[in-house]
Amino acid sequence: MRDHTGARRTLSAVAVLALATACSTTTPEEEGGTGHAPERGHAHSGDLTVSGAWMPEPANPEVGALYFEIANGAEADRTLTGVVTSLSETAELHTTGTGDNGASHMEEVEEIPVPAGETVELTSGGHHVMVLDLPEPPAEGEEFTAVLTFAGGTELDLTVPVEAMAGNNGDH
Ligand SMILES: [Cu+2]
Repeated sequence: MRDHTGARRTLSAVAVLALATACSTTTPEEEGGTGHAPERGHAHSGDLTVSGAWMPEPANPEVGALYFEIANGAEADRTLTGVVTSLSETAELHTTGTGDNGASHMEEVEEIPVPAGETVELTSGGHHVMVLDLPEPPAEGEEFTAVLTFAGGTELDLTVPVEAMAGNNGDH
């Protein structure tokens, strides 16, 4: 009797574990394990694909930058109009420009166009997403969720890893 109960308990523990593992997988088409580094976020809807989403570990504890690329395989232009993350209440679309004095600066933009058939890269020195008012800065190895909204109502959910700043000059 005792053995029987013990076996059942073990079985259900294994089942729960399997379920938990399945739930932590972000998409069914995940490309296998590549070491311990969390995979950069990706998602797609029809001909619209977002990939390579990541955040450098914030240098400023209240502000983080979110980088990714958007590929538009359709024949119609698309427009990124907003981003919401699980990190804070505020995220803005930014672009980096060069001022009259030659110094680079960034400013908020209403939207980021993704022309038909093109890929737009959001990265340091160009368009990017700024996550503001962080209650606490996320650390390397953590993940958060981001929802990108496009004109017309398409929403894409991403799981975004936080990575070390190394390898990136951090100049944005
Ligand atoms: Cu910015």
